[in-house]
Amino acid sequence: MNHTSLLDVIGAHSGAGSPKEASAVLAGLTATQKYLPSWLFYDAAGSRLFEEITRLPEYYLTAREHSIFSEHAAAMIVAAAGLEKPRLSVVELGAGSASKTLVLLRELVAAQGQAVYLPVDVSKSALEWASRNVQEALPTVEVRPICAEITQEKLLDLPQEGRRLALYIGSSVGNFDPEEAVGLLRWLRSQLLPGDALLLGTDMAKNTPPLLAAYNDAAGVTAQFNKNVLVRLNRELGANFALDAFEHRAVWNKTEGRMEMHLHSTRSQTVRIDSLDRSFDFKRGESIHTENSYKFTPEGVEDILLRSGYTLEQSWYDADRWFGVHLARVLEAETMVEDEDEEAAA
Ligand code: AVJ
Repeated sequence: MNHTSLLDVIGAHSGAGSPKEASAVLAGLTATQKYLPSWLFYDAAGSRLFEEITRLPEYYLTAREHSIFSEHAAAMIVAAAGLEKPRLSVVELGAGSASKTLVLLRELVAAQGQAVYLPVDVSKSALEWASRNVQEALPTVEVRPICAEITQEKLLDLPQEGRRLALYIGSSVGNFDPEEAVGLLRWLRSQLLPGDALLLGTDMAKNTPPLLAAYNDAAGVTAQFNKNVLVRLNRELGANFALDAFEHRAVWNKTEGRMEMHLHSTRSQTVRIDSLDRSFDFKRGESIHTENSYKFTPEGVEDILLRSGYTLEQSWYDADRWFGVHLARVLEAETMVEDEDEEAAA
């Protein structure tokens, strides 16, 4: 089931009731296993709920990644720069609150005095927030926000002097199927130069209890986050989802190595969506699949990096190895593993 195409997820942040939103919802709700792409979570309310999730005791991902940065930021900078110690510019996919990025930028400023920071995000408000946070905390950092969808066509126009350090943290890469993740990382690589570095944050495979708790917290914030997508469709597409007739479920898919979020219909029901001029039937117990969140093994990380044109140089973990931050190097084009080679070898 390949239900979130790369374009769906990363090229699609679009306004209320846009054709993009409508067609994504139509495709998802007419599929055999109903689904909604996870980018639909992030309207204003959903973005706020996600920030709340990152502060929940059960949602260990953010806290662990933050502590990995706190402990190892200096080593990350040294490793990213390499022997010649070129000046580093930092380009970040997805802006967020930039609080983990600040830890890294602080070390970078300590090492080289000043730095250029280029946050890339589709959301203007996210960019403004990140830019302001960084500017206030670190006045010597030159912030150059790039408002863009992370697509395969867009040129990021990165500084050419020195070396670029790309950040893709927070385990956002986990929302993509491995094939889609490779597509995204290859696009990023095409914007970088050989010798440039990437810091990739990934949630690691682990026992299921902490995973289930992280995606089904006691306070019910994740349930609210999941259901917010229905609130959004009610508002933006004139849908009439009955919020109390859908239940939040988080399940571990062992075969695929991912957490999944679903919304279960607690009764047989029909939902009308005015702007699609259509109705959708739900059986009792039928679900809408709303998110995949892949969990990685160290080999899995190495594999997607290699297939995307990078080599893995170093990984930092918390004491339990629940979360990992990986330093990868952009390979020369000639040394890249091509799909054809992989197929020929298979
Ligand atoms: C922002 C994609 C990393 O998958 O853990 C949080 C989103 N979903 N709780 C994740 C999310 C449910 C989050 N990412």
